[in-house]
Amino acid sequence: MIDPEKQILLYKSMFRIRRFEQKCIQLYAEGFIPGHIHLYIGQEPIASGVCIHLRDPDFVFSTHRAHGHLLAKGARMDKVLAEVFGREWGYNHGKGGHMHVIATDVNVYADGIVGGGFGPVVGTALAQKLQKNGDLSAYFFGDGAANQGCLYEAMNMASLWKLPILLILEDNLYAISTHTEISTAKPGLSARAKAFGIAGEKIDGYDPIAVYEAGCRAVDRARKGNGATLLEITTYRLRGHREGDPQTYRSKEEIAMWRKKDPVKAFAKTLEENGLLSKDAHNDMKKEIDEEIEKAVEYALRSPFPDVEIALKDVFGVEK
Ligand SMILES: Cc1ncc(C[n+]2csc(CCOP(=O)(O)OP(=O)(O)O)c2C)c(N)n1
Repeated sequence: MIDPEKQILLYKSMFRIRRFEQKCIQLYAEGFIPGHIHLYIGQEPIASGVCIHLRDPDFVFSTHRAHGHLLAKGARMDKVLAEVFGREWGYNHGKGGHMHVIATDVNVYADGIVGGGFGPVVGTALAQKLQKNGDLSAYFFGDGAANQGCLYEAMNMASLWKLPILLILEDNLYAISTHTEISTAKPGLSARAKAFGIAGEKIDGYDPIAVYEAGCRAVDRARKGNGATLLEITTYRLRGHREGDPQTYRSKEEIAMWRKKDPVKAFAKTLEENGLLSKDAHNDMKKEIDEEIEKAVEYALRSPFPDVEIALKDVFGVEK
């Protein structure tokens, strides 16, 4: 059973992602964020419950919906936000923007190519295995990406070479507007892992403790040289595919039903009921997080936009 301190850490990570993205909604509406933004609201237990077990040298690959993975893995909030703003002081000098944040200090690599991480996660895991350093590589991807052929190439090599890989499928039911029911053949995705001889588990992503425990098992397997795991984690995004999405493909009743189960609010309530998080402690936590967010906003706003010359920098690699 997960000890009380870890439960608070897990909740704090989820709550921090939630507060950060609630601020992003406001900043996007105010015009500070160029292009589209894709929020992680509702999916926080997954990034938090898995990344809590990771160390800095472990690699994380992520998607267009990366804020949660970045923050949970330890990326600097101010540099993430400056990048999202397209500013010079961002992780990638503002050239990646919201969808392509690469935080080399904590080894998080996000990109907007759906399924773009399947090749790299195999490559970094092979390097880690050869270096025998006990590190691992994880890829968080969506149900849309999960039906791409490259997942099956990745599972084949991961199994053949017994690589230290975590494949974390976040099934939020929709790839933009396409429901998993009409894109994914039965018996579902975790079952497919078994066909490749790697571990596969199906987890409720609205249960943070269940995600934490499954993450722990998968990390343990990878670090001990026992190979890869595919975690099929069911979840629901509580915002549209992107901000401004009219969401005509799902009913208001469906969204309302999931909002009632909001995992951040539900976990806070459980912790309070179990006497692990008092109202005062919760308020202090909120204050601390909101101060960090305000500092990140100040940093991002103070940062200049990049000079045009920078367009040709880092083209063949990322400078630290
Ligand atoms: C290779 C590729 N094809 C199509 C797109 C356009 N696109 C962006 S997000 C998305 C849906 C992804 O769905 P899913 O993998 O379930 O992730 P989610 O958005 O639900 O987090 C698509 C098709 C893309 N970015 N890259």
